[in-house]
Amino acid sequence: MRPKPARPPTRTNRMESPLPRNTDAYELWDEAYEEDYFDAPAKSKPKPKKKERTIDGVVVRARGHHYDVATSDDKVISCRVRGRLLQERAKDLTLVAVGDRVKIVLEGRRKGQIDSVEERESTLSRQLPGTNRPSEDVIVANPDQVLVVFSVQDPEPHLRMLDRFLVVAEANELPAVIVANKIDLTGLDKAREILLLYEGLGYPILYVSATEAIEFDPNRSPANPPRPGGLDQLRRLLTGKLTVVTGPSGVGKSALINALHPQLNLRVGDLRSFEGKGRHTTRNAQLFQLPLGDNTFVADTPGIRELGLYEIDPGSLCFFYVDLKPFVNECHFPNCTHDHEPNCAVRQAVADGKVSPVRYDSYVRLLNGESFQLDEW
Ligand SMILES: Nc1nc2c(ncn2[C@@H]2O[C@H](COP(=O)(O)OP(=O)(O)O)[C@@H](O)[C@H]2O)c(=O)[nH]1
Ligand SMILES: [Mg+2]
Ligand SMILES: [Zn+2]
Repeated sequence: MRPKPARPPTRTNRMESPLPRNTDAYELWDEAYEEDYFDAPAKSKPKPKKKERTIDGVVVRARGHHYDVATSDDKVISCRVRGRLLQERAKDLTLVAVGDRVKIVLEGRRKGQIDSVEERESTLSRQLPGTNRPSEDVIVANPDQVLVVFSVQDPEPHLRMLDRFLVVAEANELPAVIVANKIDLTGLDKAREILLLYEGLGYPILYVSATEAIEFDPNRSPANPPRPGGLDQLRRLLTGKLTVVTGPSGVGKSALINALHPQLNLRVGDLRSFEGKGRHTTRNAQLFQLPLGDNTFVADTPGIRELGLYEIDPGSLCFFYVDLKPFVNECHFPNCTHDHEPNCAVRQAVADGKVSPVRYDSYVRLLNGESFQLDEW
């Protein structure tokens, strides 16, 4: 315990600032928080009742035992978890995760205690939904969808890596949207050629350029050329939702988010060049709020890139390839891995041209433990 300072609390302007909009703002704000945290409470006014101090919020960042909670009036309150809640749910490893909707009791203007956590509607976790092991590690609570961003050039798209992200989305029962970025480098036709297979799988695909602010949605407007002057469809897709944005390094994730909300000012470029310059190297998931109506958040989730397939039961993997799934239950052996077994309906479907051999090959490689180096945002 640190001794309480004798002087009254000093409140800096920074503490009154609204929700930090970018990582730098968070760093600044954290310092302010540390000051405030150890200050003595103001004694002059009587403390309002607990009920009056209880407000709703969304956890936007977790740092050890401190959680930043965004409130509807655009503030960020730094919170600890109430002791009783910790005891009640001691077995639950992820008591509070980024994305959780919480009730907090204010203990000052900028700090509070998390009093309760709403039941999660969905999770992005390191464990398959439905198995209910107490060790579930929740990376993001309440995500609505996963945006898998790839570039059509520079870096070249790695489609088996795309499959892997899609598997993660499917395993977590989250809708996935593919964003093919940098179409300014290839033109639309070449870009669509690359992703033709995926148009056929039923995943929505947006073809975009973050730098030129153009986009094209083949599912909505097959006859139209890319529309300059905005990323309206992407904007619409994100509005009112919590979206996990993921994809390999260098594909333009930060550039895209900045294009939607320039004030966020996320670092664009090779993140590795920023490492060792005062940045935290281990980062947890973090939510950024976009000014697109209430409750529009994008999640930067380093954790998704560490998701190894060892967490996915090999027997279930085929269910997460949406094109293989329809054939899985028709195999001769109930525990068929669709790799080598005779009378395999999946392999038959490939032979019959009902399933792309490329996707089947991707499945077999993932089944056999192919891994990739996945860098940070
Ligand atoms: N030509 C082109 N370059 C882009 C586009 N989007 C991003 N970039 C560039 O790609 C590099 C990586 O972008 P960044 O947003 O940092 O990628 P991230 O690692 O996925 O966040 C930067 O040099 C960007 O300027 C785009 O649509 N077209
Ligand atoms: Mg980035
Ligand atoms: Zn089979």
